[in-house]
Amino acid sequence: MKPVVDYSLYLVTDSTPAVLGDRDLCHVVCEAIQGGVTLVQYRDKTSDTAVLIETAKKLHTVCKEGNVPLLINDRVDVALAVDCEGVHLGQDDMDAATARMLLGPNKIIGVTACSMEEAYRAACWAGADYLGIGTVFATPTKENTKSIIGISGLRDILVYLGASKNIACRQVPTVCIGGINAGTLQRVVYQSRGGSPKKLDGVAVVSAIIAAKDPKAAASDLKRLFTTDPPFAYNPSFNPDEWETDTQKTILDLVPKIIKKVSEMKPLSHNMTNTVVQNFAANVALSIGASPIMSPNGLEAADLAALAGGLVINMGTAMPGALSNWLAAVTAYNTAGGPVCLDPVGCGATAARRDTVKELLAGGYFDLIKGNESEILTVARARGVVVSGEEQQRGVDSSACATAVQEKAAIVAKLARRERNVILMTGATDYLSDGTLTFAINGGCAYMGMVTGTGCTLGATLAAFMAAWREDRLMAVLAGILLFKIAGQRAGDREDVKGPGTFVPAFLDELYLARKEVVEMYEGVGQFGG
Ligand code: 3NM
Ligand code: MG
Repeated sequence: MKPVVDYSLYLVTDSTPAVLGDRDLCHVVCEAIQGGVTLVQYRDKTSDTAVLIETAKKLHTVCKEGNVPLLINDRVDVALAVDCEGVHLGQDDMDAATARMLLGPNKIIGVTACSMEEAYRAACWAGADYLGIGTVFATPTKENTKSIIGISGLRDILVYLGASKNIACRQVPTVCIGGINAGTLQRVVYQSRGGSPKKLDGVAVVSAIIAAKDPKAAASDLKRLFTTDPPFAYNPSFNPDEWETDTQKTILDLVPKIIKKVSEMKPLSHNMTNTVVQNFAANVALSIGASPIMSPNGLEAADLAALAGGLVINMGTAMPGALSNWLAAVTAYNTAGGPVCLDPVGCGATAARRDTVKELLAGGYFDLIKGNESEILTVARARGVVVSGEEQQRGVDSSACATAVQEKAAIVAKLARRERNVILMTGATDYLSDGTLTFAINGGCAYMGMVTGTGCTLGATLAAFMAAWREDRLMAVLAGILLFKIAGQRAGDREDVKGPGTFVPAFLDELYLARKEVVEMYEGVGQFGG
């Protein structure tokens, strides 16, 4: 009988001094199994066959004691020699069908796949018992990798398998590999499931355990991370399938409550924003009741993330070197569970910006991505969300794309489902979705499009709103947008406002006044006391 395998924490060994150091491999593997490793692959690309067999025998003894299967990388002959539980085959190794003939029906055969075609062939034709999908992130452990597929590529393969008509594709267990460690694991597991019915059965790691000072503790930490959601995990509070007649009222009742919570909490609005709007963004943050800090320095991010505020990364006037600061900051907020808003300003305009936004999306989780139509379409295209029509972005304020209304809503929802976050496409009508619930929001006034920075300062606002209302990012963002639109409308309607110049101070005033009215109204009623 083929053993039943728990794929959740799959250790792939490495005997090179750069990873193993001068330690004994069997000892490290034994510790790792005690820490919670559920499956071991002996991978040694350089040793002579006699050494491979000798080491495999020792490892098999250790694995049997720990009740964990042992597989051999590439070498079917070594697996036969030690009679361990199976092999793992790369695309350039012996084909799985031949390996099956040699090994018989009861051995486990895993196959590496880096594309949908490879996954299909391995699962459906070759009868692989599991797929090792990668390389997720570039890793010094294996430098000659075929392609770096990112979380995005991993997710695409899972979606493809999950949607397949072929039952073998739908059911084949999957693990991912490449750069998986305590810092990346939860994000990989979480985001690879965006819109996919099929989820990873486990993760495969090399250096995160073999090179760890304490392999047992490292394994146990990875195991815990695999079975828990990341600090930024999002669960929508409203399901359209369970929509009741009073749901809409419930949602609208939340808006003033959230506005008031921001005033009470005064969350930090940490701006890594462009040089054009620094001053305006800080003033808007103060007007909506948040506490602004303008810090482009990634070295400060961990300290600031500990203050329970929100971060906005605005790509508007990206300087060389900004990317590494942004990645440090998003990592710090992801770790602390603090919300991050990405404003990919002009991200389709130049090759540098297209690259930057790709690096950012690959390097961190963004609770909210907000942008104008062409920016969101650029992100959607970069993430493989199919976008019909090709439009050329002309400038950072370009929104002259003729995407139909329903299509915009559909793209925003699809992108949100894929990223497992909230997406906001701004314009005369804003489209907002968490992939479950989608809003089209009208309002505001024409002057908002005639002054610089209303979009950027909305990012600063929404970061603070999400920080104050951590339990539901979609509702937090909705409340922030509504405050903005109402204040914009009120400012635009004022008699003393004659154009964009008088609009800006009036807008700051109306943000402040509208917020104050909300707070006072509910203090008067005593509904939201305490
Ligand atoms: N196979 P680490 S990546 C052994 O993509 C291996 O097939 C890969 O090492 C693949 O966990 C890889 O240290 C190395 O990043 C993974
Ligand atoms: Mg191989």
